[in-house]
Amino acid sequence: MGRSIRVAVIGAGMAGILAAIKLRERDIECVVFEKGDSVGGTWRENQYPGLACDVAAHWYTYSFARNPEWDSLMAEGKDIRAYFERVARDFGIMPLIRFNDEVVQLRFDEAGWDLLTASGHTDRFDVVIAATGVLHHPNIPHFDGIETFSGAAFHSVHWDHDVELDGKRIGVIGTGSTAAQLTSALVPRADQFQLFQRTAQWVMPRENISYTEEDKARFRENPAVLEELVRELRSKTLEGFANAVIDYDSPELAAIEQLCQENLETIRDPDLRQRLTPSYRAACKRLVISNTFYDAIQQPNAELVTSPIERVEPEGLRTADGQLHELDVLVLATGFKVDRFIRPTRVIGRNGVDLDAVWADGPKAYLSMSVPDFPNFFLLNGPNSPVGNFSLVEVAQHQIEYILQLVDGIRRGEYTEVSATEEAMQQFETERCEAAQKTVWVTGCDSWYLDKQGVPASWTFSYDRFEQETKAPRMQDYQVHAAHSSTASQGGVREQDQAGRRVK
Ligand code: N01
Repeated sequence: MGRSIRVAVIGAGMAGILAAIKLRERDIECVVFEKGDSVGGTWRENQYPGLACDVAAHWYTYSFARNPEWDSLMAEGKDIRAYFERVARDFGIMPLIRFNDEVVQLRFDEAGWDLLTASGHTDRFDVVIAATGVLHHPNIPHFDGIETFSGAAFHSVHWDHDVELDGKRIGVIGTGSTAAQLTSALVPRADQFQLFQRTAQWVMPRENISYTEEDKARFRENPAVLEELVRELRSKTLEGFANAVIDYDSPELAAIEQLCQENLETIRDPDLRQRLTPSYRAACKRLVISNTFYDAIQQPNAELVTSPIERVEPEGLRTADGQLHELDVLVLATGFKVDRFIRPTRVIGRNGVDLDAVWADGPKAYLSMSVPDFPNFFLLNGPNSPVGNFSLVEVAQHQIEYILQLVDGIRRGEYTEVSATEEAMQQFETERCEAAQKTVWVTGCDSWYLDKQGVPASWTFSYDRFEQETKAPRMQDYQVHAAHSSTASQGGVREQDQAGRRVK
């Protein structure tokens, strides 16, 4: 097809591997820049005990590389990491990756991007695809006295595997999905385990079905059977969950609330049950999905601490009720800064406009993928993508197919620059914020879904709309520049060829 172009992919996690595979399929030259020393993204970074994916494993795979070998419905983190490593190897992506070198700057100039890495390496690309993840930069709150702690203290994403856990006094701060998984994994190993809860969480039970060797053989021998399973898992989640989160009056949300409530009632001690009872609606914060958390927190060596943390002392945590909780190990399961995306990489778009300035009030992108004045720059799992208990693999697959249709326009020579128009971006944001009013995320809780203005930083429409919108670009929502033409056109209807003639 027409022009040959070069594409930089930033990040070699799930979305970056996907982008590289799809670019290669189209014979597009690509370089993947990875700051770490291996692939896997979040599954490489997170290695805490109990790490698993609460999205059904068979659905949490690329549609072109299903995996018949999962042992259970919800796979362990190490197996998911191994899956992404294997796919990257099998699809010949490894040689395309430049490891251990962080991209620090991207500057747009004359229909291309100048890229600079931390080591001083420079290169130029026609297109950049940011596949840098959402839950990536840890949120590490300051606790007074933390530097005086005599034990081991670290964030869940910086797990220190040299620290002994068995028979120790372990404290975990936080009650999100990470803390719940840690609790289930660490209570059986600790001498004493304390969970420091600021806000109670709704916990939805889900049995973690095991797959037998016969099941796996069936999936292996007959991909249609495996595909049917994926369809089932997918539609169960979408039917039960997608509507629930965007409509707080929906029967689906009522059903989730009932399941969570019934689960909570399994807590035997009324005082513990009361302290574990959230004061907001289920799914307002991301649902914790676990069949083991409540059992773990009820064990004799486990304690739920709800008095606020006052400070850290050499021996442990002092809470507002004056009690000192003596600890050997302190884990901050305090979540992530979710508004970073490609940053801290400096991204300078058309006419010197800085992405940091454009995103000063929060990251925004048209359909989560394109930012006005940042031509030929696209995001996977970018701002306001569907999040929550969906398969982000599937989300990224929809997005890359859409982005590649825009990239194909460059290859065909229809234009040299393409980015969403300001009007399309504004219209999308207006509709997105309006739709947010009916979502469960605004029903009275604080969560990482909410931006500084209290608007959910998420896809607030139906999942069907996401699939519809990502089928094909509406070119009237894009500003394109034709080759060697100084004339920009809105909507792709007045493009000019190299001689400046109108071509459409
Ligand atoms: O982080 P979180 P996470 N003092 O932000 C508390 C995905 N994930 O790492 O609720 C005391 O949910 C904070 O308290 P509060 C998934 O999308 C997926 O657990 O703000 N506490 C909260 O309890 C998930 O949603 C899987 O009052 C403080 C906790 O820390 C996302 O990652 C597994 C505090 C943070 O919870 C993030 O989950 C794991 C402070 N100063 C994670 N600051 C899967 O299975 C924060 N907290 C796919």
